[in-house]
Amino acid sequence: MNTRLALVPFSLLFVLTFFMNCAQSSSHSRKPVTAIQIEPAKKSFKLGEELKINFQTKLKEGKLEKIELSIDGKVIQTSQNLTNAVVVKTFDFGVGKHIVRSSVYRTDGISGDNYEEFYVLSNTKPTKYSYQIVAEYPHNVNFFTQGFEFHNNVLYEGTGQEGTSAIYRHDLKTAKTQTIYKLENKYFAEGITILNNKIYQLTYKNRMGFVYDLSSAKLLNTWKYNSNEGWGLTNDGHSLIMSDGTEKIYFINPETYREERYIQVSNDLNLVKNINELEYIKGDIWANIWQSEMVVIIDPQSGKVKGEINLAGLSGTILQNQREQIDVLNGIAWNQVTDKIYVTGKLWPKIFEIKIIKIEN
Ligand SMILES: [Ca+2]
Repeated sequence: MNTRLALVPFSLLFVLTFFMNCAQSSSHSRKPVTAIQIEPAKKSFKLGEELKINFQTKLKEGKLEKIELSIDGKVIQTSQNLTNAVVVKTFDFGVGKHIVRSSVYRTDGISGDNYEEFYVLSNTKPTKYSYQIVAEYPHNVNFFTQGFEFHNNVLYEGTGQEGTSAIYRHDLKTAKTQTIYKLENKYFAEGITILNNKIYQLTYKNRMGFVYDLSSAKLLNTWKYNSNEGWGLTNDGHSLIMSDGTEKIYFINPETYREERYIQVSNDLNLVKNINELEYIKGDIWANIWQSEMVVIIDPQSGKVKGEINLAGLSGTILQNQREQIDVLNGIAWNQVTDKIYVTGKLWPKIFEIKIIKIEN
């Protein structure tokens, strides 16, 4: 092989790439930039702490029109100085991840954005709970549980995966299950909730929810939501309350399907991600944490975790007598009529009625 010939195209390519990079970076470097520095220099703050954000803008060329400083998309200060500072009271923003942005506009239309983020964590330690099994009921081992809810003393279950997505009605006493609705095989259904005589159901990746008439089981409507994925669903009597696998929980108007607000879930150490199946119980939101045996009790206003229920060992009681593969804990249902709490999991052979027990520290 002639090495000299082989090297020529390579060197040409190198020179070309070099000039292209230079051209790109020179157009890029004309943009104004802002160094954003948080004081004290850390990422996470406890709710109630104050922080100062310093902004130092370099214009490089051109004339400054204005600088807009925003947090979570909301402008908090507009300035015509290159040096700016903002004091943030974390109570004003609440727990969760917050995005700081500096947008610098020049009079010639060139602008530049820079970003920084900070986290606000809960200022209270969650109360810890363990559990006791009160009763056990059979559960179909083919049910990939995604939604679990009582309505008028009747237990409803929504199941997932393509081909097996459906809604069922359980009779715990007789262990009989009735199919209410079977979805087309192409859909992977997720959480369900019942509100105003309608069943609402999410899908995993279709960014679409289904609405059925509770009495006739007829499909009434579909709606689109903003989240990339649909996970858990419950309601507080007014709003649909939805999780999407992140630390966020959304409150959705059941008539207009408008997302009215969201909370971010945080305990005193971390944001809590993988929020899965939900249950609204006496003013709190209970949530499974995906791939864990933990259920958290969340304040629906602030997103703060008030309690942590460790259900460790529950799936173990099944595995002792069971050879088949089971999946994760998923499904919390509270019977309002009897004030009893039931949990199950994907492909679990049992539904457990449990009682939670406060652990004294
Ligand atoms: Ca539920």
